[in-house]
Amino acid sequence: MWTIDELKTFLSTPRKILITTHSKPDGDAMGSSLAMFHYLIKKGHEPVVVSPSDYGVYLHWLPGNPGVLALPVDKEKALKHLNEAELIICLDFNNYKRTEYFADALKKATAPKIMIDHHLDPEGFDIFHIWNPDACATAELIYDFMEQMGDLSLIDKDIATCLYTGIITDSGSFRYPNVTARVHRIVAALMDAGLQHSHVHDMMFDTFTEKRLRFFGMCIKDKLVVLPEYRAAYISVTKAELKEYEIVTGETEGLVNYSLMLSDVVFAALIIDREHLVKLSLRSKGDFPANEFAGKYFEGGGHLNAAGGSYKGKLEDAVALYLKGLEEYKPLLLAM
Ligand SMILES: [Mn+2]
Repeated sequence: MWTIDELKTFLSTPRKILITTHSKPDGDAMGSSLAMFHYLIKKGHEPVVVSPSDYGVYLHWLPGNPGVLALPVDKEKALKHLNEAELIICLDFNNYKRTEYFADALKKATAPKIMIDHHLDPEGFDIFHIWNPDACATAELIYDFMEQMGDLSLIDKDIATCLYTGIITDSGSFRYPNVTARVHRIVAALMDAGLQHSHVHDMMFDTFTEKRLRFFGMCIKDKLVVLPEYRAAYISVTKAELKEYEIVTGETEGLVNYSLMLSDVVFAALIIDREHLVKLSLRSKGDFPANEFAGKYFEGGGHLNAAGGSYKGKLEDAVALYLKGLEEYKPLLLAM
């Protein structure tokens, strides 16, 4: 393992650096990656950001986005950069599996790897890491990294914008229990660096298409199933519904949270029939472990209050498995 001083020495000469994150990156994954990208440019390096998949249009406004290479379209370019990289920085994931179609190449790559992340159970592929499952977002840890590097003064408007995007994404705009006084202090520092926070909220949350908003309305009116006996709820979405409302990558983001607005619901799922798999988003209130539930039934994981998983099979069978899980967790759900 490297110490921070060894890393500083390594970064004291210009390096070719590949930054990557998990498949289907969210605001924390892309915000963290692009913050690191802008930081490394300021340090005189040659960074490139590789996304293992496409990602929501709602993130395309982020500063630095036009240079991002996304698989599968940019696979050849990405592999060339991977071969030439002297350092690989892995952000917002700690397990190769989370990079899906980039995983094999990433595993084989010989350059040393840094991991900065806040998910449980790291696989341990890194030579240096900043890992803290209590952090509200990886973006918070990128700030820690810049602090350890002695480079907080390098934070400019672009870096601040990217870090703020990560923090609001994973903290539910500062409402989840993982937000600390320190997170607010970091945001104060980002505002000092030129952050226009209202602009970030507008770009992240108020850029729906009419179809997308009507899709949310349809899901809440017609698809929401409330299960008071379990203090739970779920919404399941078919392929036909996604097609009818022209819902593309990233456009179901945020839908799962509406079920938790019900006062007596402590656990909610969004279950979507995707191209190859049924995908689940799970959200909870209080101490109910959404990540444990995701791991037990849906080969997934994540955080205590926000987790995800998948199911190989039919949508209705995924729903049945969710209901079976609720039955098994009934005592805990009722104790919440
Ligand atoms: Mn994250």
